Amino acid sequence: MSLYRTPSSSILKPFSSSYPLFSSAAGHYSDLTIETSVPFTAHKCETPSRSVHTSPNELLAFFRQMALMRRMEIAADSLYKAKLIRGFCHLYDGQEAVAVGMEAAITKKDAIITAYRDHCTFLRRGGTLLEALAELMGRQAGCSKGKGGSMHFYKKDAGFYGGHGIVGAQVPLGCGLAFAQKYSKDGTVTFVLYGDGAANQGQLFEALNISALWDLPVIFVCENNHYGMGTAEWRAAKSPAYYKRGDYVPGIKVDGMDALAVKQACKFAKEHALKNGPIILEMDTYRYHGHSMSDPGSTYRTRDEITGIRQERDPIDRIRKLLLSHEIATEKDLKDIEKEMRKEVDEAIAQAKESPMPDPTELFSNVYVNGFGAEAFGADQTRGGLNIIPLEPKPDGKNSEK
Ligand SMILES: Cc1ncc(C[n+]2csc(CCOP(=O)(O)OP(=O)(O)O)c2C)c(N)n1
Ligand SMILES: [Mg+2]
Repeated sequence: MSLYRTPSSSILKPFSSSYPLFSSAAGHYSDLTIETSVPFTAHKCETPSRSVHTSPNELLAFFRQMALMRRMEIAADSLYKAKLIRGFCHLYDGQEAVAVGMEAAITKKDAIITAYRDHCTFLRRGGTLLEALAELMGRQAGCSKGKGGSMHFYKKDAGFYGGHGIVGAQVPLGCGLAFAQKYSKDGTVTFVLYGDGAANQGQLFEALNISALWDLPVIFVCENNHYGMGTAEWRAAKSPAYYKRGDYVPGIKVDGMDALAVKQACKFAKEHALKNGPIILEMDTYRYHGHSMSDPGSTYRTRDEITGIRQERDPIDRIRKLLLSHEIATEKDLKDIEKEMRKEVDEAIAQAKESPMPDPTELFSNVYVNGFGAEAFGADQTRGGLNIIPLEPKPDGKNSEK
């Protein structure tokens, strides 16, 4: 028996290639109501309405934002292969609708915390291309001053708390953020993102228990891209219905390739969380790249499966079709936007390359309290400290040994 699923897998099944979406056939609109691709499925709660309010401007913004993300991730792939990005690098292409739809439903006072597939979430929180690309290349102009790399993007002033490399570790941290929000009664919520692989971790269940017990305003967003590294969900999870896995915590299954459905679900979930406490949103999505840059991504799934998802469910194409069928934009307008995004990314890469690497004196800053952790000792300690690295630069900016 083959361990792997065939291309006719359930990933492709629920979604048809036709789009029975439109409230009206054509024309120009200031407001639009569009039906989600598939119905929401709920566990222990109501379902949000399938009719999503939007506007030409919002659809154009979604297209632009997702085209920018896609371009940035493709550029990161090339930069990695050119060895300008080193270390770990996990790309988000395919999953863009989750970041874009979620942001459209909330404010920057709400918090987001995620795992290591964080580049695009950072962009939608208001991070710049330069900060993202410079961080990927380990440069000072990066959002973590070049010291975090791909997995450690942050933007605290916009409520973005990372960027975490330990699978599942961000989940209880997110509940801590929600605890603070409830304590300060500021009417905000935390969106905690984790993958289908992370969904099998014990700490998720501990976090669900405490957050339900204390009615914390937290939304658990399971980005189900159907694989954890090279392991398909069905090999790792007894029940891959992640929206039901909170037991006493309600949940909703959402088409995570449909930015409007994501927006609708996140709006619903925020209201729910403020009134009743935690809720799970399972986003049914897909990653086009392998797990990370060291995974070609084609040994544990078929090329047909990837191509099938691209053709039938691509989140950018979905918005493209809406823009065209409502005559909000022409093919040429959309091609021009894509060209513009490409140019923006190229310019940011050029600028990022100009930015220097972090100064060696930065090695321990933000790691140890100033004045501590500055000494590295060799094996022969009879001679005292070896290789002493000074923590604080001298006033003239030069380093010296103690
Ligand atoms: C505690 C822990 N165990 C294992 C790993 C290695 N690891 C990194 S990513 C990953 C898979 C996680 O998959 P998923 O949660 O589905 O997220 P995705 O990569 O699909 O976004 C694993 C096992 C880790 N980083 N941390
Ligand atoms: Mg996964």
